[in-house]
Amino acid sequence: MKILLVYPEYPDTFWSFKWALKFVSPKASFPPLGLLTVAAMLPHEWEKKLVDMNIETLRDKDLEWADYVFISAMSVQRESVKKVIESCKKVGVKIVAGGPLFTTGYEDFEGVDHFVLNEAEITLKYFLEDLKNGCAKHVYSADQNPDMLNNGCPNQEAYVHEKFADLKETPIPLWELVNMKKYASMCIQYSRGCPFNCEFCDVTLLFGHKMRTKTREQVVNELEKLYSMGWRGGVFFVDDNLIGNKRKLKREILPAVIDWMKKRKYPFTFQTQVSVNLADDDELMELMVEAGFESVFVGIETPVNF
Ligand code: B12
Ligand code: SF4
Repeated sequence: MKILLVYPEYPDTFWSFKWALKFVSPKASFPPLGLLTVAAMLPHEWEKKLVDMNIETLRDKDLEWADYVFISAMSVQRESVKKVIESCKKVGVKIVAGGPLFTTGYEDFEGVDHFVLNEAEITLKYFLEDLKNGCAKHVYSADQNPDMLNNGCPNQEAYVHEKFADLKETPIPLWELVNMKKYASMCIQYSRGCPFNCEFCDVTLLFGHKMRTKTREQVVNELEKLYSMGWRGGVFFVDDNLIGNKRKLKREILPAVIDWMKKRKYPFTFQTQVSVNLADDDELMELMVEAGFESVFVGIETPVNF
C-alpha cells in the first residue's frame, strides 16, 4: 500500500512567519507532527511519503503514485484543503482526512472518502481493520455515548467508545519522512489537554481538561531520535499548556530532560506554550531554564481573575 501524507498550505498569517523565514534558510517553521505521528501508526511495510505544501508543491505525479492520500489540517488551512481534495478527485485517488479541522467540522468537506477523527491512537486501528476486511466506513469518531457504539461492518459510521487516548501508546513520530533542513525548528509533544477553559480555544474540546502525559522514557527517546537524525537547534514542545501538571513536570520530566541535555552538551533549545501561572513558580522556571527552555509563549487572552 502506498500512502501520501499531505499537509496543506497555510495562508499568509503572523504564524506562517513567511517574511521572517526569508532571513534564515528554512522554508517553514515546523513540520506537521500530527501526520508524522499517524505515519508511525501505519503498518511498517506500507510505503509512505510526505508532501508539506508549505515547503514544496503537491504534484499530480505524487497523487498518482498513491493508493491513499492522508490529509491533516487545522482550520486556517481550509482553503488549501479544498484544493487538495479537488486535485485528488481529478486523479481518482482516495482520501483519508483527520486532525483538528475535520474533528471540529468534517461535515463541511465533500469528496473525502474516510474521516478518521479525534486522536489517531483511538480511531485509526478501527479504520485499518475495516480497510483490511474491505469494508472501511465513511466516519470514525470517538464518542462517549455507548448507544452509538457500532464497530461492525457495514455501517457507514463507527463511534469508538473511548474519548481520549493514553499517550503511553503514542509512537515516536516517523521523522525519516522529513527533510529537516527545510524547517526552522523540530517538535515534540509531551502532554495533551489543559485544565483551563478559555472560550475561544478548541484544545479542551479536542483533548479534554485532564492532562494526559507521556512517560519520561518516551520524552527522552523522542529527543534522542531527533538527535540521532542529526537535528541541532530549536525544538518546540507543542503541548497546549506544558505546565498543566506541574508536579509531574518538576519531579519527573524536567530532571530527565536536564540529565539528557547535559550528557549531550545542550544540542537543543526549547520553546513552549504555558499559562501565565508559570510566573508564580520560581522553582519551575529555574528547572525549565536549566533544561534549555529559552522562550515561552504566554497567551493573555482574558482579564478575568482565576
Ligand atoms: C504546534 C501548533 C501550531 C504550530 C503549527 C506547527 C505545525 N506545522 O503543525 C503553530 C504555532 C504555527 C500554530 C499556529 C496556529 N494554530 Co496551532 N496548534 C498547534 C498545537 C499546539 C499542537 C499541534 C501538534 O503538533 N499536535 C501534536 C499532534 C500529534 O497532534 P495532532 O496534530 O492533533 O494529531 C493527532 C490527531 O489530531 C490525529 N490526526 C492529525 N492529523 C491526522 C490526519 C489523519 C489522516 C488522521 C487519520 C489522524 C490525524 O492523530 C494525531 C495523533 O493523535 C495545536 C494544539 C494541539 N494540542 O494539537 C494547536 C492547534 C492545532 N492550532 C490551532 C490554531 C487555531 C492555530 C492558529 C490558527 C492560531 C491563530 N489564531 O493564529 C495558527 C495558524 C497558523 C498559521 N500559519 O496561520 C487550533 C486548531 C483548531 C481547529 N479546529 O482547527 C489548535 C487545535 C489549538 C487551539 N487553540 O484550539 N499551531
Ligand atoms: S490556557 Fe491555553 S490551552 Fe488552555 S484553554 Fe486557555 S488558551 Fe486553551
